[in-house]
Amino acid sequence: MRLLVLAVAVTLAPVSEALAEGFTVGGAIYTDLNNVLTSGLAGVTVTITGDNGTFSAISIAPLGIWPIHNVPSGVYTVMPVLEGWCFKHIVSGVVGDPAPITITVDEEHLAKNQSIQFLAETCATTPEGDVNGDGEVDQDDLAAFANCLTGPGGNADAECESADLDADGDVDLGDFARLQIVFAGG
Ligand SMILES: [Ca+2]
Ligand SMILES: [Ca+2]
Repeated sequence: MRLLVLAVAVTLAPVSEALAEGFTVGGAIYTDLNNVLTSGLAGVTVTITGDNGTFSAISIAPLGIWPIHNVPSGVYTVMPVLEGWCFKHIVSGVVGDPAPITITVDEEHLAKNQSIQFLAETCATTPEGDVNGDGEVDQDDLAAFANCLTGPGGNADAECESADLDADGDVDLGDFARLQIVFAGG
């Protein structure tokens, strides 16, 4: 019986030590999936946010690595941010979901959480008046605009943000006037 207690205590020791100090989370951010080692992107602020706090690091050259130390166990979202760049999660060399992603920080996911990789791409910019977000301004956007009308002082849905051309929160005739100008090519 005494031996058994001892065995349990020994098994638990490294875990409780890890919990006290937290875990290291990190990975790399690069711009070219085929040249991971030479296309690291520096200057990206990676923030992980969860039940046990918010932690961040800035990616460093030349590999774009972003180590964050002493993260307590828990569930976190991981979000890289750099003006003009959009990020997608790379899983086993394959482009996956756009950031943010969710991770579980614990002993079990230690190795996985130290190799979190993102592909950085310049964000596609939506042309003004491209209400339906297909990259061009045409008749379809007029129809999409009509579906988004809120009237003055209304509150445009998230998906109707691009219909609020004057960015005052509503979708009304003021926005329609601007859309007409864009539509007319001016
Ligand atoms: Ca469009
Ligand atoms: Ca508006």
